[in-house]
Amino acid sequence: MEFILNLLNWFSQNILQNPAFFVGLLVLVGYLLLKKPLHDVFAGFVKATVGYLILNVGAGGLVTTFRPILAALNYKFKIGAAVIDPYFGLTAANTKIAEQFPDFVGAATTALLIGFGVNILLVALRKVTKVRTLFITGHIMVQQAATVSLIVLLLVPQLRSSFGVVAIGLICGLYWAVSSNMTVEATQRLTGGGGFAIGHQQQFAIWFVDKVAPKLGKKEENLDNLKLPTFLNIFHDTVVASATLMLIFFGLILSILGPDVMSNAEVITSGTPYNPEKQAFFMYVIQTAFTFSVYLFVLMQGVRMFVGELTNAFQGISSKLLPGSFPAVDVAASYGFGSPNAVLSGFAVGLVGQLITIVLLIVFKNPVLIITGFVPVFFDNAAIAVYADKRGGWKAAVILSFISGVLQVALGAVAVALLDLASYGGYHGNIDFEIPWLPFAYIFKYLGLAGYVLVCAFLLAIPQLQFAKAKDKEAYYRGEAQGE
Ligand code: ASC
Repeated sequence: MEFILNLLNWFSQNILQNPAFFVGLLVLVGYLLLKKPLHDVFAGFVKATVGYLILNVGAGGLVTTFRPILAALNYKFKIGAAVIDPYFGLTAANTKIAEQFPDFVGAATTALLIGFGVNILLVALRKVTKVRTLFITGHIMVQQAATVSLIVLLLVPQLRSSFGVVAIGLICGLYWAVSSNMTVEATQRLTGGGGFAIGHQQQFAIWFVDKVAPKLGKKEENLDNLKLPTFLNIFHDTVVASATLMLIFFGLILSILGPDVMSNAEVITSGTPYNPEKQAFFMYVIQTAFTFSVYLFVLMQGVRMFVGELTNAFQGISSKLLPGSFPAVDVAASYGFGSPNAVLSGFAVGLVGQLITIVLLIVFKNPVLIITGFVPVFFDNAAIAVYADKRGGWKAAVILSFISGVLQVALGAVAVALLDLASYGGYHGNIDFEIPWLPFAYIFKYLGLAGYVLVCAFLLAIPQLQFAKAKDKEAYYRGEAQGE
C-alpha cells in the first residue's frame, strides 16, 4: 500500500505537476498505442517535452519584461494592468493558484487528463450524449484548464478538496466536448464538408455568428470584393503583427511612465530598471516593446513543437478508439476556407473595437488598465470574420468582429476584477472566456456548488437541444449542416 502511495506521489510531483513531462508522456503513450516504431516514439517524446520547456522560457520572459511596467503603473497611477491574452492569462492563473491554493498547483494538469477522458467518454456514448467531437488542441487545453481551475477554486470554496480536481476536470471535459460539438455544422458549411470541428477558444462565438450573420447582411456581398489597403498585408506575419501591437501599447505606456519611474530601483524591484547612462529612453522603449514579441515568438515556437506531436497522438488515439467522430482542431484550420480578406479585416476591426473600449475604460476610470493581447484580437476576430463573411457577407463580418473586440475588453475587465487578477498582469481574454465563462463564473460565485452543478447540466443539455432541432437525425451524426 505504502509503495503504491509513494509511487502515486512521485508521479504526481514529477509528472502531473510538471506539464512538460506530462505532455511528453501523453505523446509517448499515444504513439505506443498507435504502434509507431520506437525511434519515432522517442522523437515524439523529446519534441513534445522540449517544446513545452521552450514555451516555459517564453512565458517566463514575458513575465519578467512585463513586471517592471506593472510595478511602475502601480506606483505612478495606483492602477493594475492586465494583458487579455491566454499566455499572460496562463501565467497569471498559475501564479495565483500557486500563491493562494498551493495544494492545487497540479490541478490543471490533472484536470487536463480527466477532461480529455470525459470528452472521450461523451463521444463514445454519443447515441445518448449527442456529442460528436473530440477536442484535441493540446496547448489550448493547457491554458483553459489553468483558467478554469482558478475560476472554480476561487469561486466555489466547497470544491477546494481532493474532489475539486475531479470536478475541474469534469467541467473542462464538458466544455471541450460540448463547445466543439456546437461548431460542427458551421464548420462543415464553411469548409464544404471538411470533416473537422473547432476546438479552440471561440466555439460559442462561432455558433452564434453562424446563426445571426445571415440576418445582418447578404453572403453574396462578401469580403472578396473589398479592396483592403495593401499595407495591411504586413500583418500576415505574426512577428510583425505582434511587434507592432506591442510597440503601440507598451511604447505608449512606457512613454507616459517616463524615464524617472522606469529607472527608479525602488519601484522596479524585479526585471531590469532603465539605465540612463547606457541607453536613450526612446531606444529602451522600442527594445522593451520588441522584447515582448521576441518572447511571444519563442513561446509560439515551443507551442508549435509540442502541438504537432500532441495532435498526431490525440488524433491517432481518437481515430482508433472513436472512429466516425470529428476531431476538433485549432481555429487557424478554418482560415483557408474563407475569403482571404476576412482574416485581416477581422483582426483590424476587432482591434478598433478593443481600442475604443480601452479608451472608454480609461475615461471612466476603471481601476485596471486593460492591454490588448495579440492572440485573442487576432485569432478570435479573424475566425469570427471568416465565419460571418461566409454567411452574411462583409457587413456581418464587420459588425460581429467589432462587437467581439468590445466584449473582449469590457467583459475581460469584469473578469479581471472578479478573479482579482490585476496584480498578476493577465487574463485569458479569448471570447469564450468572456461568454459563456464569465456568466458561468458569476453563477459559481452566487450559487456555489449548486451553481457548478447547474452549469454542468446546462452544458450537457446543449447537444440534446442541437439534436432535438435537427430534422434528419442520421445527418446530425454525419455532421451535415441542415437548413439555411
Ligand atoms: C490561441 C493560442 C495560440 C493561437 C494558435 C492559433 O488561442 O493560444 O497559440 O491561438 O492556436 O493558431
